[in-house]
Amino acid sequence: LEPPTGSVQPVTENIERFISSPTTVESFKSEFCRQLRYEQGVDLVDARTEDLYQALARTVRSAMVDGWIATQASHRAAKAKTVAYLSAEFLMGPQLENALLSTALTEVARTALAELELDLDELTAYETEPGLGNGGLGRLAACFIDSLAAKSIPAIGYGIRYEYGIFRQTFVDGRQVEQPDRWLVKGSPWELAQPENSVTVNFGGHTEQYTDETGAPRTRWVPAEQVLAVPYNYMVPGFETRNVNTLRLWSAKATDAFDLQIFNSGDYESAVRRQTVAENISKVLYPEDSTPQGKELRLKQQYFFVAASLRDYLDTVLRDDDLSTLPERVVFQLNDTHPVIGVPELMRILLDERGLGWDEAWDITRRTFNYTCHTLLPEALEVWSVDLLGRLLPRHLEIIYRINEDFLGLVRETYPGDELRVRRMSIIQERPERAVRMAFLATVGSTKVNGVAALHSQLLADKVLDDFSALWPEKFTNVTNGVTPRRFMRLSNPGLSGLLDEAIGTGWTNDLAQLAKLEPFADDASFRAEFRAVKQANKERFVRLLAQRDGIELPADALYDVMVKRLHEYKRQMLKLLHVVTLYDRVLKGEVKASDLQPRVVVFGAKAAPGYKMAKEIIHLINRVAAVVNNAPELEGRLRIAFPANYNVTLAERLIPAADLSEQISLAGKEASGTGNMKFALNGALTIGTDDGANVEIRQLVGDENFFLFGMDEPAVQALEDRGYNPTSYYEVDAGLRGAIDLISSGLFSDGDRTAFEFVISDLLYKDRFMVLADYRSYVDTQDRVEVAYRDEDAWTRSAILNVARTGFFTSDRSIQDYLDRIWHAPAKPIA
Ligand code: B1H
Repeated sequence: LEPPTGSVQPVTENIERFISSPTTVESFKSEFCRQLRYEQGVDLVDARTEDLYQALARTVRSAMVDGWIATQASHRAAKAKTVAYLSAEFLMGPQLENALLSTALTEVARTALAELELDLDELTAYETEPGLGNGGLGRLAACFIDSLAAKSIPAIGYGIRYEYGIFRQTFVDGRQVEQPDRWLVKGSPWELAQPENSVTVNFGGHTEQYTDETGAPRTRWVPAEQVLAVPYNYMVPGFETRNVNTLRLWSAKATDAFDLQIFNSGDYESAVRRQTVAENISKVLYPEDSTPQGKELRLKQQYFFVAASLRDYLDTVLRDDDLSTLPERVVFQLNDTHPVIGVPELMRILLDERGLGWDEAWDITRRTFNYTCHTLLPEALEVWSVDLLGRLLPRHLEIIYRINEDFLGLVRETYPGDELRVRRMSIIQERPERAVRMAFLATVGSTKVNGVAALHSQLLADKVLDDFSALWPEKFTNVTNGVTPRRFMRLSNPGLSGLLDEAIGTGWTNDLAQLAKLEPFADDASFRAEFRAVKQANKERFVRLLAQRDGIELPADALYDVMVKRLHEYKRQMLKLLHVVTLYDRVLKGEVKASDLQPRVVVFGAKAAPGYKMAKEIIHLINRVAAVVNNAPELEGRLRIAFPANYNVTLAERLIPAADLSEQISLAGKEASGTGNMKFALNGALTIGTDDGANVEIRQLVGDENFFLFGMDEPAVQALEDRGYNPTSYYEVDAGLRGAIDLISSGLFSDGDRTAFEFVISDLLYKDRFMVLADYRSYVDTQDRVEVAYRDEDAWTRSAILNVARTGFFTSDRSIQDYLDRIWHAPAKPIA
């Protein structure tokens, strides 16, 4: 039932006469107290930290609303071209500090709270982050929407409001145990639900042919199931702009219509059960990073949020506008293949609902979508079985077949007689089962395809999608990833930020190229001393946090050697661990005196996909090695391993500023980009890394003398693979490697059990798909150079400063500018 409209004239002008945004100490205090009392329903004297945090968050949220409303109104009026970033993950991290920074209200809030005898930092620390992403891909989406807002680009992020985000990791006897991430139980003060803007998403059923009024043959989808998609809006404030963009996350709800039917049949129980089935769609984030599982619920999630997002954009933003101009009004960016079902969905809307012909619909669709690929691993490329796709989305499968038919027609025309190529390029694979290759569908359905670092884009065009880049060379481009300097410098590293402000002014925060002005300070001894003092203070801050968070006691006076990222064999946490075991082994064998060791704290942070056995075994091994090494009297406390559980954005923000050495040690050709590598360099850590992903560009920028390169490059990896790789041969000839592996096999780390880590060790010796043993010698020798280099305090600090000065390129503002110039062509629309 539609509510009556037009009976009440809404007040839209001069609303400021009645209300005002809490932007002064007085009005902030008053809004905070109002929130606490009238929204939370508690008195200041009885308020728990939780109440205070909620009230504070809502106060800050209300300070963003005026800009948010004005941004939407202005963009709608201007019919501005919008960037719609479609992503199954947005790993936002804590919101409060960032919102305060963007609204320039940090000091107002601090003072207002102090006047109520409350402490801003205490409330900030209380926040639990929304973990709606796995790792780099989700965090990249969050950095991108931050930069889009900062640059005043009309943009909207579309994703899923998972009830449970990435699991909370705990360790039990050194093994990973997953706990549900109940981030919503305390309520989420940052979101604004808009149930009145819910849209219906259909599934299942069949298609049928019919003739329309004009006598033309048409197809329609007769779905069997409906789910309601309820939008939850998050405001995305831009730094130093009034613009506030939107992140719209969809939550699944059973539809009324659907319930009523079953309720009427008297089957209450199954009605409720069906409701649960519908609401399961947005229940949980799949914790698989880079190895997607072909699960039905996952495909449902993908279609759910993409269908809702397209519907939302077309109906609420474009309204009745002519869809032939769609490519001038919106660009849908596909964050990996997870949203690629949007391509046939837009085709379906244009064909079946708007009555366009195939060619026109295809032209519009292809010009509206672009695709970012984030991987090179073959097992990470999504495929959906034709069986499942046809059952869940029968009309979409038909459309995909037709897209493929036309596409293969073009291939045959271009390469007559080359049926091998046709089979290679088909969107439908035949073996091991008939399935849709989503990366191919994305490539065919998009105007531009980009990789996420220079090397990655090149390998994408030369290897993974080589047939496609041969057919359409102009389609392929690169946009190197970036990270937001607001969160990962200004907020997370106030010490360094203050130093930068003094040295080069404050303009760097949204113009990171200005970091170049820091270059001469590398030769300034007093600046170096200050820089070192900041690093030391950051280590001490991290040490305090870890003591409090995990009960882990660490020395602050040590080389902080950090490897944080998802646990994956290709990232090679095992290589780092073999190095640690080697250091220990050298002392045990008397080759090195403990007193000669450079004190070092090795920090690991990593979650393993719950079903990824090898990754979990490696976590267990790291924890067991840590338990022994940390208590080994022989080491005199000079080598420590810290593996805090549940590494997340909150922890990253404290840890990265404390790091001296950044571990970026993937096998060359496997890490698409990496973004942690950028965060570390920007915070003055030196990188030990392979020639992989964005490491390549980091090294080019900082210079060889300020980067510890080791290992094979991608062509060398390829050559070794072609020759035939035999890991055991490295074990046989390298005594250091043998020592480390034998120490693990000796049972020293497993209470004498010599078989405890057989699963890991025998894989290394006989398979070692990611060539850990082949790169071991180069890595360990390079680590020995690190140790020597670190002892020269001045030279090390100089290198660290140069890392900061030369990596301004890695701001996500620059990535976004590249997307705008190469792909999106959407002008900035700053509001007045
Ligand atoms: C990246 C993923 C990913 N690449 C599948 N691919 C997923 C694939 O849920 N899934 O099924 C989830 C994530 N994530 C990462 O993207 C790359 O490994 C990094 O190298 C890169 O820096 C990051 C951002 O581009």
